[in-house]
Amino acid sequence: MKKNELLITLLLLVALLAAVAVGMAIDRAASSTEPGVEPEVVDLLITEICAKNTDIIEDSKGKHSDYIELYNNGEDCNLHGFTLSDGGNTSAPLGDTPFKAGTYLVLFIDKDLTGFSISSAGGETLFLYNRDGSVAAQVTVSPMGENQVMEWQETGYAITDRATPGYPNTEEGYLLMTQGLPDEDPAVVINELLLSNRYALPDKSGTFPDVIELYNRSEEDVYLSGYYLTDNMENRTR
Ligand SMILES: [Ca+2]
Ligand SMILES: [Ca+2]
Repeated sequence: MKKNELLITLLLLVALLAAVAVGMAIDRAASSTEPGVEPEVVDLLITEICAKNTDIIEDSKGKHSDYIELYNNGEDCNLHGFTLSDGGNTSAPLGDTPFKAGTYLVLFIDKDLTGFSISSAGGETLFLYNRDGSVAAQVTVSPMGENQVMEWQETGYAITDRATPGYPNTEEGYLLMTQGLPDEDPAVVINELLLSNRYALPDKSGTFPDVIELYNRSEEDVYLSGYYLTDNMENRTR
């Protein structure tokens, strides 16, 4: 190898290493959900509290525990080391809990783990403490009934029967939670709409209803039991 070629090769190698280093730095800056990596500002809001959950949602052990829902109004963060408290008892520090900006997180208040549960009689103040002991979020709980929640509604809290743990406190959020996300890649598609059916296909009684054709674009049989057809997302079985 000539001297010039060696120099160019070395320069290319240095440039490559520099690019890798920059890439790693960018990667690290982007993933502030790693435990211990603190964003500039932790901006969390307690958006929903359930003090008497018997039928809304189960925790990972299948228990209907009380819960609080948080919304991350700030940057990506990780609640590792944060604690929950009712003012008297304080939970053990949370483990690795990545929390992306603009998302909701449900924290179950299992008395065996936190040392306290939320009283449905209301009156107590719940705190979420940052790693340094400062208050990251707090809320004073109002009385609520079984499977009711206290939810944040833009200007203040209200008691409702419409629990939406992990979802926005809106009608859309409630529909998403109770009925699931629309399938992004469904096997069955509406292939043809025949809205003015006069001559093509009579039904059994000899009249000509509107027709839609369904097409199964998957390789497998699809059973349509449990499917429904609607023009009203609020009343889908209509
Ligand atoms: Ca309770
Ligand atoms: Ca909610």
